[in-house]
Amino acid sequence: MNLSIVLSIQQAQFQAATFKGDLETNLARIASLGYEGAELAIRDPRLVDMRNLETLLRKYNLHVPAIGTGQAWGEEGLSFTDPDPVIRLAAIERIKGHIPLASHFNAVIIIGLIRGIIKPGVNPTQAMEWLVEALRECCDAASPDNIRLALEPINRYETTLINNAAQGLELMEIVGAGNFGLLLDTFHMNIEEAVIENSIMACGKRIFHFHIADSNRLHPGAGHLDFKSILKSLSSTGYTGWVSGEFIPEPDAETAARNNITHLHQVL
Ligand code: LER
Ligand code: MN
Repeated sequence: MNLSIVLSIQQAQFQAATFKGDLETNLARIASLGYEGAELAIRDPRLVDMRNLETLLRKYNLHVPAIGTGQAWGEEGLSFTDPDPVIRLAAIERIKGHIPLASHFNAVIIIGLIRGIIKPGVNPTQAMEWLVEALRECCDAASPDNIRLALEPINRYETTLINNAAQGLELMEIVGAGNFGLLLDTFHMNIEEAVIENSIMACGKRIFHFHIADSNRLHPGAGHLDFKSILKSLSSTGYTGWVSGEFIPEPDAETAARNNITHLHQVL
């Protein structure tokens, strides 16, 4: 199991982006704590100084397993399911804009809240059609570079579109793209799944990426989730990818990140 942790490299209100702020300081901390990867939350890939990023990642020997894209929704309101076609198009273009970066790092592109929520007055069937169209277009664009997209089921308090693993699997069938899979997040699963382990096993090979946070969205060990059992079911699916910490930085990012590793070593 390879461990990574979320680091936002641009302005982000998202509370559970564990590390935020100065890039080099954070990469140095992440590496010194024993993580092998930094999952980068990037609102706009056009603003990334690739040369600097590449140099720092090499300096600290860190991989980039995944790119989070949700801040394009959080900070700019871009969404695949907005009633305004200009916003939908901008959201699709934004995801396509991540492909060169993802290709450079061999990273999964995360489809989180950029899918949007069903806005008042929008027919849910219509929203699903927009979502499927957008996903097909992005998957097609990513396919020549062998880049995979991972849709994250997100709990009902954050979105009205795809809250649980079963809905995610159904969407995979409809989209019908080989490079389209799921990102499972234990925080959301604790709210939406009847039995987390069963849902993980049902998703099986469709799991492209994995987020960990405890039931209260603090670091694993600070809540009541059974990570021994959860990670055992994940590895029983044959998953050999990354397990990425995405939790609230309390009391501070470094302590939370350290406590995460300590807890995982205790239970594994
Ligand atoms: C992002 O990975 C996530 O889990 C969502 O809660 C974003 O709001
Ligand atoms: Mn997540």
